[in-house]
Amino acid sequence: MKLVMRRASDINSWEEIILVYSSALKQINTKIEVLNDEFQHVHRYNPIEHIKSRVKTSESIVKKLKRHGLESTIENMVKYVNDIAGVRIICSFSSDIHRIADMIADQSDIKVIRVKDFTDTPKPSGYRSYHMVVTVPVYLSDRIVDTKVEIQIRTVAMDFWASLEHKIQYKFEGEAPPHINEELMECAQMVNELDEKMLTLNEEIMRIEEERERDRLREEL
Ligand code: 0O2
Repeated sequence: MKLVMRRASDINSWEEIILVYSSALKQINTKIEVLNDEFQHVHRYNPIEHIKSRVKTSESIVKKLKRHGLESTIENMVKYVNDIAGVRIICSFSSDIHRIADMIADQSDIKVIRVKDFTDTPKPSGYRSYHMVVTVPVYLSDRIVDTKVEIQIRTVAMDFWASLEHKIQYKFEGEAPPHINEELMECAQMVNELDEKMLTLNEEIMRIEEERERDRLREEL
């Protein structure tokens, strides 16, 4: 049977939507795990600490469409909600972020359709992260559906800040008192300093390790 290429906007039932987006997540997760294993094999180091993924709940999708002044239709969901399928990749060091993003973008069947890089220039809230929206082909029995997945990549420290800030904003329904926002901003700066220090420390450790390895090889000769 010949597989026909279809757009996700051709999907017309909620069950089908969930099936397609869940399959896209499975595919992306497997790709990321393979890349991480290969990286570990070649460089003897794991850039990824952990991966979280989820399909957005129907309530959150409807809320997002409402926020954008859009009607809750399947067509609008597929067209305007980029994060129905979402993956969050947590890494140790800020230098891993672009390395991971490049490895994903280099996959021949993945198409990068949007990148938002808040790693050097944070959002006004202090939020730092790297976001990419990609499409991945989902192979069904009779067709292939190019499906959008939002990938967020950030360090453990950035993720710690983002989770706490998200909880606080949720508690105050986005209207946190000014002094709380100021303190969050201060924490964001501290998190950034911590990331920079950890990166420098790691580079120094790697330099010492390489030096020791060189000395060991010299002694063996
Ligand atoms: P939720 O509940 O986390 O899913 P888009 O997704 O493209 O339609 P936008 O705002 O243009 O919407 O995308 P952007 O700026 O790339 O942000 C997308 C997601 O990043 C958000 O999803 C959050 O998960 C996260 N994010 C963005 N800004 C902040 C921030 O200031 N603090 C925290 N903690 N997270 C942030 P949702 O759908 O808004 O929310």
